[in-house]
Amino acid sequence: MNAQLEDLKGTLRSDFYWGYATAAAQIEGGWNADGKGESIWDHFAHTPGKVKDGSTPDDAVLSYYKYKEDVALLKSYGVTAYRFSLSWSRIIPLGGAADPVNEAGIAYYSSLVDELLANGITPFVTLFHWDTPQALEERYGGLLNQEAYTPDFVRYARVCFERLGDRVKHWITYNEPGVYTLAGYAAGVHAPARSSFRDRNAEGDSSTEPFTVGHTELVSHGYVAKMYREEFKPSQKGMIGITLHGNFSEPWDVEDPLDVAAAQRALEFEIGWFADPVHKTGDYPASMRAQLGDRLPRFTPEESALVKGSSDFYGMNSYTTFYVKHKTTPPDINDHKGNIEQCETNKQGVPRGPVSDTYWLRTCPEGFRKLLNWIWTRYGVPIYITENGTTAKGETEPSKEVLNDTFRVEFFEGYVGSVAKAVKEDGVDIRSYFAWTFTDNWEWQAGYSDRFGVTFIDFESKEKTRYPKRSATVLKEMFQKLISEK
Ligand code: PNW
Repeated sequence: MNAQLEDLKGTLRSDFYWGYATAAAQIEGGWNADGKGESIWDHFAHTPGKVKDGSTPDDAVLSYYKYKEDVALLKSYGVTAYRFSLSWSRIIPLGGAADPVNEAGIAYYSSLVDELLANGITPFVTLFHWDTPQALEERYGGLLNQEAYTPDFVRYARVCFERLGDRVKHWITYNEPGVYTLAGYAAGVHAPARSSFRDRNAEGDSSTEPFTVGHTELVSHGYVAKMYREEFKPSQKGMIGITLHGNFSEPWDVEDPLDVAAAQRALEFEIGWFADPVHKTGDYPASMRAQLGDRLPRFTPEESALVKGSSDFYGMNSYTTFYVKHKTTPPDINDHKGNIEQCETNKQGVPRGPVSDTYWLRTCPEGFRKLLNWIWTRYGVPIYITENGTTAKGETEPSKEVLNDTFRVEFFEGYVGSVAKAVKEDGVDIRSYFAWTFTDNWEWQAGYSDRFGVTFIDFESKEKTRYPKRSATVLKEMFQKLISEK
């Protein structure tokens, strides 16, 4: 614990939640066990050439089988909460509103929740962390078909509230609707692998589909939040919200008003796209309408009313900061960033931060603090940080050096320090911090190569042996100090 954090002792509220976040497809394994249906990520990974290291999430970290051991490890890490996602196709294998429920799937999540509660750990549950049932993709095009999809998602959510809501009090509908749609439908590098780029994807339209899918996510989230509030909240007394991704954007040249405007526009395209409809206006940012025109869907008055105010909190995932330069050419038809250029250094040549093992991610704790302030100022709802973390270069084996993960420790000291300073010095209302992530896992199209865990996993071993890294101990000590005792 460094001296700076020592000064921030007791800064966080006594009911502050801290722990680790995970996602079903990245950790569970048991991809077709006990009646689980296929998800679009199973389908994607079983298509040759899609995943960087050719791997699949068939076994992943085997957390479907090792949940008791994992909860014990979480407890030893000192967490007060654990965020995980439910696999829709484990609960309803074919996904649809009229399709049968898989009792074995429900039983698994029910046991996990019980195990957490028995160990004093509060579950935060995400309904959708990108693993759409493959059957719905095939039946009607998944989230491209708002009309067909919405009742299926609402019924899935109903089953979860009915079966787990007596014990789960913190619900998140979608994880990062923006990354789901941008990576899956604009770049085409994530499932369901659609884009305008025919060298990569057989079908898709990057200029329209991302906005269609984003709209489906927002509206179906709105219906689920309304149902929870009307039918479940009065008796179950929980809360419901949506988690949005977003990095910070700084002007490349702070003296150039065009770069200042470009950085603001970048924030509106990345964050305001989802956050303005939910937390502010019930509509998309004006800067997006100006650039995208009719390619951006319009909310009906009913949809707008449904979506506005539909999240009890601001669910925030953030990892890094970019320098942003304005462009002098008109926006490309496939632009989703606000016609800006993202830069690795600013005008003075200052790099955005130390390099991790993930190309887009650099350590930028100051930008994180500025982003917390930007969100708090613009939206004014309590912030629950639901993901934040890093990879580190050279983590290939559980050696003494690798398990002493100084790079990750310094990342967390910087970012958690920013959380405490944002609370103490800036007055931002922050209620949780979930580090990404508990163990190394299957990092989507990057496969097993990008290790974000505070626990090293030996993926070669049959039992996926777990080795705690030093960052797990450091985070425990930091939160013991920072969280107030009364
Ligand atoms: C998140 N970006 O995705 C996801 O919620 C996790 O499942 C994932 O493992 C984790 O972050 C690490 O990648 C993101 O480019 C993917 O800014 C990309 C970005 C942000 C978040």
